[in-house]
Amino acid sequence: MLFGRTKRKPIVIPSKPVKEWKYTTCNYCSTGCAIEIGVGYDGKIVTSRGHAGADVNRGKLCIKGILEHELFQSDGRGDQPLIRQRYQDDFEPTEWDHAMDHSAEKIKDIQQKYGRDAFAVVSTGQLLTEEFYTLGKLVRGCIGTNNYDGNTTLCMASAVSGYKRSFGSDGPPGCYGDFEHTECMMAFGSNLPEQHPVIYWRLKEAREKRHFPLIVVDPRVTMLAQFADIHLPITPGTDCVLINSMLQVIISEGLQDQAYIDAHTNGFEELKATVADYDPITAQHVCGIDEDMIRHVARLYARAPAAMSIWTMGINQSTHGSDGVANINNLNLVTGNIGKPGGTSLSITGQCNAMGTREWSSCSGLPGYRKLEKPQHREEIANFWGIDPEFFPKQRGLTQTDIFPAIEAGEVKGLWLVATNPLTSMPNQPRIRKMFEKLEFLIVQDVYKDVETTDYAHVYFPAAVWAEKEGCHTNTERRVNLVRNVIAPYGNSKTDFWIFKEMSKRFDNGRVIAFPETPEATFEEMKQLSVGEGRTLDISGMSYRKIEQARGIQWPYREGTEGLKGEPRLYADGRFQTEDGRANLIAVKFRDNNEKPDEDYPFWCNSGRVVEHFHTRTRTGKIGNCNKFSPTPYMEINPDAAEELGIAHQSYVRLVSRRGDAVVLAQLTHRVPRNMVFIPFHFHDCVNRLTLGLLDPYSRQPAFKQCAVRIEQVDQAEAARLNVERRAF
Ligand SMILES: Nc1nc2c(c(=O)[nH]1)N[C@H]1C(S)=C(S)[C@@H](COP(=O)(O)OP(=O)(O)OC[C@H]3O[C@@H](n4cnc5c(=O)[nH]c(N)nc54)[C@H](O)[C@@H]3O)O[C@H]1N2
Ligand SMILES: Nc1nc2c(c(=O)[nH]1)N[C@H]1C(S)=C(S)[C@@H](COP(=O)(O)OP(=O)(O)OC[C@H]3O[C@@H](n4cnc5c(=O)[nH]c(N)nc54)[C@H](O)[C@@H]3O)O[C@H]1N2
Ligand code: SF4
Ligand SMILES: [Mo]
Repeated sequence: MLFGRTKRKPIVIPSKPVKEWKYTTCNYCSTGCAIEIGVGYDGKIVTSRGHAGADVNRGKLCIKGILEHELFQSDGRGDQPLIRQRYQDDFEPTEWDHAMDHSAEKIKDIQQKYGRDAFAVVSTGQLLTEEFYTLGKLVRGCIGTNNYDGNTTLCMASAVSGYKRSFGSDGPPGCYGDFEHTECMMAFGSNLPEQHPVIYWRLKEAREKRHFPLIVVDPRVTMLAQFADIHLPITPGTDCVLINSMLQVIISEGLQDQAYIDAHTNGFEELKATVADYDPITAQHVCGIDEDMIRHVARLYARAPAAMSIWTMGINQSTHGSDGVANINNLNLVTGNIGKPGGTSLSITGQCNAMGTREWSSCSGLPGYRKLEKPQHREEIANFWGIDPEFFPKQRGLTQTDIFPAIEAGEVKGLWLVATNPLTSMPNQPRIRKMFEKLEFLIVQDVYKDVETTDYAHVYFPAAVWAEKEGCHTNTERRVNLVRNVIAPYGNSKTDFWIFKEMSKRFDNGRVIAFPETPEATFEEMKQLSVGEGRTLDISGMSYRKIEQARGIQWPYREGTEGLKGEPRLYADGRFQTEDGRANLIAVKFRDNNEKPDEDYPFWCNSGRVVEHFHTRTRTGKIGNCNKFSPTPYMEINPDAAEELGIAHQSYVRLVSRRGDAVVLAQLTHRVPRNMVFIPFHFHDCVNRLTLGLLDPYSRQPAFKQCAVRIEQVDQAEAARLNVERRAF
């Protein structure tokens, strides 16, 4: 079988005459690349390039960023609001006023009949920060439901929870510049070359100038693992055991930074006692990494003058997600690697504005990392908005992963989805589909009218995309970047900012709370809420003009700061956001609680991403030069396992789990071990029909990366036909 590049043409972006380059920021991943969009002489957008003067990407872009401008005119865009009585009916086009009046009425009806929390709102990490703040005002201040969350529960919740437990507050403490100072790096469940290509490029450049060991912990031979000095193919879900064992080696050999531990942490004795049970001889049988290798890596990390850890979904999406993050923080606290150049615990965030929603959306609390649980915080925000503090709940409501079961239980009757596609992205899709069928009222607010969730919507709000709007994103290293508006919204679609602001007018408090007319005025308002004694999330010195001039500024950046640089690192002074200013060392015990392979379902089912697609492909699936590299749902399977089962390369197979089944193409590769398949989650009716999604007890994040499946043969012609039918191309 011919398998290679002989007939492929490279992507060529023809150069076109550009009248003006407009500054903006990429709206896919959390790297935060600055893009210049080229506007042609006819006013149309013709091309893009990476901004050479931007600190983050220094002229580079990945395949998604360079082709992003093709989104503006892509197929399936929503151009007018749609409405219908029952989801089984056909949609009718309607005016914005009517769509909003009707929706507000339905929300109020549901709240009157079943209680305020019976209407839920689930948003995203992909809006602009000013839109998040405005949505928070609308939901917390006007609609008044406590069942308000975002898809970040599928993504960053474990990192947030782990940071709060260890350091007393959320916020990644390091930056990309740390690559230039570190002497040793460990990457846990993070595949930078595909998922954050430009962060990877920064890392690669730093290692070319000055080599330092890179240790990759991932059950799969990812592209990052291929470039590593040491690859630890860990048994899925057991990172905590590996880290505990490293800590046991470090402490028993006296390699810890005792002065740092004594001055800046609590809980060392308990941690020491707990990790004593995880000597490498015992631990190797659980985590699958040889005892000598555990010792070697522990010594390498502890002896490095500066060492750093990064992690992404291999840690967060686990039943031990929050504990895994806390344990990575333990490793760095014990070795004195927080807040110093090249020494940090850096969660690589996911979506372009995963940080912005954490900071300002009020999903898990109130704006600016304020908490619903603190009376003083409730009062501050209520006074600032001009409403009664009693309007706020006194503790956080349900997370996204609990809102859906509450629909099943009949507690939640209505839902508003903003920029998220849970029918494809949530685990155990057959069950999620039944929950959608039970909703009395569903609003879908999305750039695309053909997103899967509109199948169940009663109202569809067409939203403007990316640079059809204006506002900020915060990237992985706390850098606030600006998306400048370069083109008008498509058809009669509207910015999310406008939709929230207009919706607020239909609620009593919406006539009390001021909603600024523009995103920039909203940013100025948020600045006022960011000032305060000891606040790290301080943006008060920023302005749109300064952000554009600097091509991004990191917070904290306080009013009166000279120059255009924020602080690159948090906790450099060893003071944390806890009551006594010390970080918490958290003793983590491993509980073996995953669904694991057995006789009936003998394979681990691992899932993740590929470079050319973003999430549920509503966007990249429409861009020819992204889609052509991965047009079909597929799985990676080890050739030895395939031979045993009689599965040929590029043949279709059926995967079956205890939840459902999915038909995929087989790709034979040694990237995965013999007892594992890996499936990109980008396709509808695919891996999330199989996943179980057990939840982390602290963060409520699903363990997307671990469940068990078996593999069955299918009729090839039938499978190929099915594949075409289900919009796979
Ligand atoms: N091209 C592209 N880039 C993206 C995205 C995209 O959809 N497409 N999405 C963005 C978003 S929102 C996110 S959250 C990030 C995700 O970025 P990543 O987390 O880097 O990507 P994933 O492929 O989901 O998972 C990473 C790795 O976790 C490994 N893993 C599985 N189980 C375990 C385990 O038990 N332990 C360890 N240590 N590793 C394990 C998997 O084998 C996989 O290689 O990417 C962002 N960037
Ligand atoms: N099996 C498995 N499942 C996973 C994961 C995994 O690794 N494995 N990863 C999880 C993770 S980390 C994440 S982050 C989630 C992502 O899951 P989702 O958020 O459900 O996925 P997206 O496809 O990004 O959905 C975003 C939607 O917003 C729309 N959109 C884009 N921009 C805008 C805008 O400006 N305004 C509006 N209104 N709409 C907009 C897009 O068209 C798209 O339909 O998936 C999770 N699911
Ligand atoms: S690395 Fe991320 S932010 Fe940069 S161009 Fe690619 S998708 Fe966009
Ligand atoms: Mo994510």
